[in-house]
Amino acid sequence: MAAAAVQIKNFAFAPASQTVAAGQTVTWTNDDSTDHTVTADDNSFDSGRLAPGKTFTHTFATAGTYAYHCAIHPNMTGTVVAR
Ligand SMILES: [Cu+2]
Repeated sequence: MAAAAVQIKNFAFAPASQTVAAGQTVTWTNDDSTDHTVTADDNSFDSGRLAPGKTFTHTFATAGTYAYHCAIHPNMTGTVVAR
């Protein structure tokens, strides 16, 4: 199963909606010039502050739709759909 990736750049998550298979791991990479976080709306995962160049991984063991945001910039939102 291929790894799924989300890039953080220009104060946005790309792709904003990432679909994976249940059990798959997603890696976020902060390619921006400032800190961001990857924080689940239900707090089921949280990267903490991610400095530029850092990565965060989370495995989505259970199918579902997982909304997340950046705790520093709440207008930054994304979704992972695991199925
Ligand atoms: Cu941010």
